[in-house]
Amino acid sequence: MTQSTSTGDKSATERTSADDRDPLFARIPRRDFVKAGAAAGAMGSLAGCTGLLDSDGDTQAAADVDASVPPGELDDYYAFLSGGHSGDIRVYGVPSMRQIMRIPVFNVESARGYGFDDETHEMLQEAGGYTWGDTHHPRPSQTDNQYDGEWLFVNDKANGRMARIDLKYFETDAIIDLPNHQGTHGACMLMPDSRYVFGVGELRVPIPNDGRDLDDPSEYGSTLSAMSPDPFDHEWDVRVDCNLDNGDSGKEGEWFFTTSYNSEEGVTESEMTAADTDYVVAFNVPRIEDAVEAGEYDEVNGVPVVDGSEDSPLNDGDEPLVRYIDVPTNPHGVSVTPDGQYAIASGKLDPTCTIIEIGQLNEVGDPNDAVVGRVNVGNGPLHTAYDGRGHAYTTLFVDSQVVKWDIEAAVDAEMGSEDPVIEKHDVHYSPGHLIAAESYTGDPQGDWLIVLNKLSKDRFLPVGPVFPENDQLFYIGDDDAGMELVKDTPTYPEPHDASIVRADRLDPASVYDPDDLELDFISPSDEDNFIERDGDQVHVEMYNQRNHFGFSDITVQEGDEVTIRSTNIEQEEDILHSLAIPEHDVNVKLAPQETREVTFTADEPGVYWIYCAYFCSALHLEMRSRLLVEPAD
Ligand code: RUQ
Ligand code: CUA
Ligand code: CA
Repeated sequence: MTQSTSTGDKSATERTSADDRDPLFARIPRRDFVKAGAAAGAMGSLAGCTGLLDSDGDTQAAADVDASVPPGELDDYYAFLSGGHSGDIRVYGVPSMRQIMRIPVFNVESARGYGFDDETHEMLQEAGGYTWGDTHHPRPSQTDNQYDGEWLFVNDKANGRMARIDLKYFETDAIIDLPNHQGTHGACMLMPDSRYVFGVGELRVPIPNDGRDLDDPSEYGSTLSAMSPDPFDHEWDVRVDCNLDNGDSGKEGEWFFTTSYNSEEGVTESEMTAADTDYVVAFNVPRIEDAVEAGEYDEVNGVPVVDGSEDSPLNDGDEPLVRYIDVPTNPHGVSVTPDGQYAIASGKLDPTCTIIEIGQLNEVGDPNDAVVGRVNVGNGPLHTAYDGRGHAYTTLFVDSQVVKWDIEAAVDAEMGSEDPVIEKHDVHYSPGHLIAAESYTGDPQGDWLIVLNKLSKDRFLPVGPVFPENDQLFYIGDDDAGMELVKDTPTYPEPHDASIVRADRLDPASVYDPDDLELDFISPSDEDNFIERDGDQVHVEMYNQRNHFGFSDITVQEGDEVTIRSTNIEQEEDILHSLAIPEHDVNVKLAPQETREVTFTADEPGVYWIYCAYFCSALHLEMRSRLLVEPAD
């Protein structure tokens, strides 16, 4: 690692010099947090300015941004944070940073009955049957480069999958197992209209991975997988020889970018860091579609796989499928500026960010000519976000800082210059991703920024050797005052990336629309409620409401396979019931107007209470029926 850079002409707030700080344990001066002025009326507005710079560039008279959201008030934004190896998505309000909901994706989750009813259980089984996943990159769908409130897509870095979450119900409704991936890392859609969902395969393996080329890493490869958003189907893969890491889309429906840190095709750390350069890999999507259309692919594991490797014949000629752009060794994040002009790759092992002018990629010739800038930002740059005012914000993992820099100044400056840097701000500690409000769209809002720190160290009460992470909220709306740290938020391990969406872009349902569900609604009428036997299979249909189930008891025989389908007929929002059966691992949540079905084997004779686990009324504990399992013979 090189030395930390100094800052540019504007000095940083809360800055310490490179010499007196341990990079993984920065100390910052404590400041008095003074709430200035009365509470802001409209949430998200400022209650005071964030500090002025005196002639020496030191912060003075810091009065702080009010990011509080008083009881009874709502946030301006939804933030969708990945839960990392918890396998879920967390929904936060911004600026309060209150955790509003969790959405289970690759994990079984009892409070939402996810993985317990037949539909979600089968969905997880068909997607490999793994008990966990590692969510990293939650990306809401867009139309015309704006969030459209339809879907959220997220990768599974652990098991090579992509999932779709329906933002009407905040529920995972589809998962695709990507057979040619061992670990899907980057995730993003093709912009402007989410025509494809892309999953970026990180770990090089033989393709197919069926025992061939076991110890011949030169034969391994990675693929970029393309899925259609709705229906959520796997369409094709493009194979490359190097590995692929993070990904982001251009804004014009043509280019998709990933980083690669293993152009060496190595299998050890020293091999993977041997070369001076690696790649930003630029995929020309219309060209790939042409190749698929023309049948220029091999089918592997049922998926058309187009050869995009450097020596592929499809990369000869004027319009190569895939372009390989040299960047300093072992880059990490890549993100496209809101205007669609540049793809910016963060250096990780190199203290720079490389700026690629996307329009230049369409010119024939050396794709390295599209590199139009390289700014020296500091140590361990990982990810970059945007405020829509021409600034980039890059996390520095090693320096435990966020650096704000000027994109056009970086294009104009000499390669490797520090001059475009505007400000550096300490964070606590070792940040991975950061995300500004609507940064991934064509129209960032430019007010809030969340920095997802991997380490929290001394920021919260100690809770034993597993520490929470620390998601820090910054106000970035005042370029004169600089970045303002307004909140620390402990989070359960381990969020990676987030998307922040204006609240008015979403329109979630508060009760189910029975027409959206595959199972028929069960009303209280006699015809709708029945217990039917077919051999040793028993099928039960019954409604439920405050404070009872359709049947007060259900009698079956030992060994029967029992299916219970039930509808919560409540029309009042927020009145949930559930159907839990002790000792049968049954736990189905039923929101208002929701119908779910669960199948289990009644394998032990006895009395089993069917009870409701959601506190639904004063008589919630009395809301129960009996499952009577008669002994066989
Ligand atoms: S990538 S910070 Cu998926 Cu950096 Cu995690
Ligand atoms: Cu229904 Cu508790
Ligand atoms: Ca490398």
